[in-house]
Amino acid sequence: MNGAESLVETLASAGVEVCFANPGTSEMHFVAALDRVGDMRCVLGLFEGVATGAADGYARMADKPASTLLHLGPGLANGLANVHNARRANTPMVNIVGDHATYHKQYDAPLTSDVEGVAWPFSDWVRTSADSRSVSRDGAAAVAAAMAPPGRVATLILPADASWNEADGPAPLPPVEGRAPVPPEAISDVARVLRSGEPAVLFLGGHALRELGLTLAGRIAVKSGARLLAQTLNARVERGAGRVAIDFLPYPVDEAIATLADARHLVLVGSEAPVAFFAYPDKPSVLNPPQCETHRLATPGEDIVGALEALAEELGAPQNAPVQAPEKYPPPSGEAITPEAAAAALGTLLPEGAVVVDEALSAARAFMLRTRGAAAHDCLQVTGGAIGIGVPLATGAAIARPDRKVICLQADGSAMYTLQALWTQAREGLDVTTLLLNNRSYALLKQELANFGAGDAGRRALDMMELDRPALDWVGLARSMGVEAERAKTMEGLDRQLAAGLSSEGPYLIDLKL
Ligand SMILES: Cc1ncc(C[n+]2csc(CCOP(=O)(O)OP(=O)(O)O)c2C)c(N)n1
Repeated sequence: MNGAESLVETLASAGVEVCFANPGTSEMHFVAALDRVGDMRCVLGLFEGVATGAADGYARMADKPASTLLHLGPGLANGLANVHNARRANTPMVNIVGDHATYHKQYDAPLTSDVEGVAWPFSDWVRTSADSRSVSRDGAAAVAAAMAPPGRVATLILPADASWNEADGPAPLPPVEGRAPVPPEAISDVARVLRSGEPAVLFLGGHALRELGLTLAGRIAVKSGARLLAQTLNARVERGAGRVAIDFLPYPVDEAIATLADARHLVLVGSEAPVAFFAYPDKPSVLNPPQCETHRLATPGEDIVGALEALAEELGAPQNAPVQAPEKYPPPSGEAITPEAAAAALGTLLPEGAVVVDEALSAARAFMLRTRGAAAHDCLQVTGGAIGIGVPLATGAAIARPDRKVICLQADGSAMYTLQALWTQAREGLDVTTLLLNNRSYALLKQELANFGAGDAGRRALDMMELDRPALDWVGLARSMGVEAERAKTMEGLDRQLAAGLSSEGPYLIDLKL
């Protein structure tokens, strides 16, 4: 058995079942090993950002890591924006990055770079295997590091000779760190704050936004009068009819400040204290008001659900919390497709148990409002604000959960970063319906230009934010990659296309001309 084979077998026996890959010459032994050992599904992405974004989507829905396989420093660099999003989602991820053979490095061949230097800013754990006999132990350590709470990015660099030389065999997974219990003082401190009757907000992130966490938070809210609020962008929120409903802290600074203006206490539950995404002249960076005290119930890596259970008990919270009623969303009158009208159609038709990927950007709010009382679903967001993750994220989620319909709410500008993921969806036969929100512009940036008060945009500035010269043919792009696609220009057409997409078992793209 060579080093690459020992690694594939180690990963597979540690429960890493899927590898999202874009390999090169230095990874050929790993690729060959896939046929010989272990039982690993290997999924080709035609750009590294597809592989890393799909690994993120997979792990968010499978609650365990996938691996990626990337080609030296440049391959890793191409995938990093979505590694950044994964890290901000606390996603467990194992990146395997091939490198030149150890003795070849001295010659500074064209693909040589400082791979560790590329990896570190976006990884929590980085190691370069010294030789073929260390590879399996390093691989097992990478999986354990990735699975450590709250979920981390581990990057293992694999010199080509460590892949092809003789190894001793696979290595067992070392003990994986568990979630640390929250100290009792943190629970009693927060209980005291909530008993004071002063206006309090429970600010939720991570597993607090899964159904059980939300139910507990809802019970605590009933007892204490505290308000529930989620972080603006989250890895996975279980929402919809029958679940405790939650509002999200708005993205625009003024609205976020207004949302928190009355709070006297902000209780962090698996979240971090909210700050503005960007600085704006004359606006604060910190979003909670000066008179508001911050308290921590649980860090993202602690036992968040256990802490909520203990807090509910300490407060004597009732056994049940009110849940969201099912809602239907009558579309606004008129034939034109607007984000609001499209959202109403989707909110009414959304199938139970769907996974909704939200890279809708300027249309996101319309969809969030009109899916609040839709059938129960999971929502995955762009946690790190680096656009170009939606199509890959949906791809990975569909591989993790073939039993569920995946709906990708996809803004057109963001889609263009990683549209190759449609090809992977076709090749793997994935059940993903993409609503391509075709507004032919970087609408959010136009809003941001106005937010900065930078004056009216002239032709040159507008050219940086408009995508209609030439217009993109989304139906043609999707079909050329093997994905069925249709254009919807009217609401009637959209209803028809949605019905077709939702009943299809393979990938389907609806080009929504907004
Ligand atoms: C990796 C990355 N590059 C650039 C940006 C800056 N950016 C933010 S929004 C945006 C435009 C988004 O346009 P689109 O996806 O079409 O959505 P719309 O705003 O039109 O709803 C850009 C370029 C970013 N957030 N991340």
